[in-house]
Amino acid sequence: MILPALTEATSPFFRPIKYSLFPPLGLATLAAYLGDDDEVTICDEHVEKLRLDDEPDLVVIQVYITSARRSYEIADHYRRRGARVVLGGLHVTSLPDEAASHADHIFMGPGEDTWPQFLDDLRRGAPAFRYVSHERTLAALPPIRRDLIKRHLYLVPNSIVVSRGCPHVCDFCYKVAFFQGGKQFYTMEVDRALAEIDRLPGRHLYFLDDHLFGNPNFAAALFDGMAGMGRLWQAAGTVKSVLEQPVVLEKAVRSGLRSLFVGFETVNSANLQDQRKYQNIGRDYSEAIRRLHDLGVMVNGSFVFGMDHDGPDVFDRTVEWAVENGIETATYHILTPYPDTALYRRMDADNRVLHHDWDLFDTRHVVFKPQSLTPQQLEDGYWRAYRDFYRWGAIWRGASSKAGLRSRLRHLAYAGGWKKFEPLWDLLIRSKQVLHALPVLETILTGFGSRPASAQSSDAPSSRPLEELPILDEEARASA
Ligand code: B12
Ligand code: SF4
Repeated sequence: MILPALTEATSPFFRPIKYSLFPPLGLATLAAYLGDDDEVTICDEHVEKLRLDDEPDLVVIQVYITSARRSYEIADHYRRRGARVVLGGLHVTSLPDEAASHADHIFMGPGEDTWPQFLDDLRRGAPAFRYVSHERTLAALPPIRRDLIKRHLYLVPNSIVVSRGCPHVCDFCYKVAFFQGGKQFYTMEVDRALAEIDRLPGRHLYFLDDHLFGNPNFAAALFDGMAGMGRLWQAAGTVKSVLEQPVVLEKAVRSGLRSLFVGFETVNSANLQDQRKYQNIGRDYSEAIRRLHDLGVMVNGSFVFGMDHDGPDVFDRTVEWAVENGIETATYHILTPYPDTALYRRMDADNRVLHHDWDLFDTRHVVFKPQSLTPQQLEDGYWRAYRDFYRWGAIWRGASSKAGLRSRLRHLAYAGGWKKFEPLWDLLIRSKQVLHALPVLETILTGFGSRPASAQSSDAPSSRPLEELPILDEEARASA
């Protein structure tokens, strides 16, 4: 089972820290359906060299858009050597006909129904060429084969997903296309999710769910179950869930939430309507950040540049807003029309897609004609935004917006540690020592250790007893 790298991991432009974060959970999930007698290995080309001289019976390749070219090269190579090659994942689902010429079997959509079906068909000697997922449930999901993951190669080996998809429909997102033909959002049973968490050693967890708060009942029960486990965790959620589900959010904090990835996407509200990002329209972004900070949760803000209402001033305005609001880390993207999304169809109809070199569909290159910017302005502005946000001056200004020394220090350590020490991270990764950095991350997430309640001051709002925190009546009623 292979997760090919977007460029060969040996390229001098390769950024090990970005790609050594999370192990390939999708493949480890599929491996769980194999029989006891099946011999299997997982190779993640981002963190290890792929050997191409072996002779497996079956080669399973997970294809992302940015790794499509490399995936097809590997597939062609193994087919020439006589192996049976199967391709699946997001890009195969978007463009099955493109993938078909490189595979013996292709899979569209999530694999929990089609993959075990294929294994049965294969053992019976009658596998089909194309499998399309329709049945969406995680009820019979076997425990992920974490034993196949080389934990020491990842900064965050304890990544986990307890749901699939998302309840929203943003035009630029992979989600609608990937889950078409069945449920678009579904979760594990709470007990199973808790059992999966229990299997993970150490304290730190990273939920890779698109929207962990997407089903408030599930989320509340999960966080209740996690209370007392002593975990520290990070995840992704929406502005809407932060503002409208205070009780669930507080349960999350009680169970160890310390940083949240939030898709703000744009500071131009007209863009939100265009992109059908309805859940963000009319929301008070600053209030959402304040709420998270008051609970001691750091914010990783995600922003997309290049939407139709973005002019040349968008970069400075976005960075300034993020710094002013004390966002700890920011992730910027250039708008990218992924094939089979509503955004792609719209741009294609208007002849705005510049080319189909999938290697460059990595959200760092301009692959379409922007409306109110030139492609060069967009690309330059994107890089400038990163530089400006992660300047020491900006980090310091963001940290100064926090009340109290400990919160400021945490901001400085987290934001500075992430971007400013990249060469050090690279060294750790290349010497296969990256896992040793995890305690540092845990220390920062805890805000440099916890103190007894009596010793806590205003610099540690996260440690206020939850009973004292403001709870909206409406939601209290709803969750009751
Ligand atoms: C973790 C993550 C990463 C990690 C690691 C990826 C990894 N180790 O798998 C890192 C940080 C490296 C990363 C990087 C990037 N990522 Co990323 N990432 C994710 C994230 C958040 C979670 C992936 C995950 O673990 N999912 C959970 C598992 C269980 O699901 P899964 O991997 O999809 O596998 C299931 C199915 O796809 C299917 N399946 C997959 N392969 C196969 C094969 C067969 C044979 C079968 C039967 C089934 C099958 O079955 C699996 C079980 O259901 C997703 C968002 C998402 N929710 O998927 C974005 C996502 C995959 N990333 C995305 C992007 C754009 C990128 C980057 C280009 C970003 C950038 N600007 O640099 C890079 C480049 C990635 C690359 N190498 O090419 C896009 C992909 C768009 C696309 N159409 O391909 C996504 C969807 C985010 C988004 N909303 O746009 N990413
Ligand atoms: S909220 Fe996020 S994951 Fe959900 S559809 Fe929108 S962009 Fe995709």
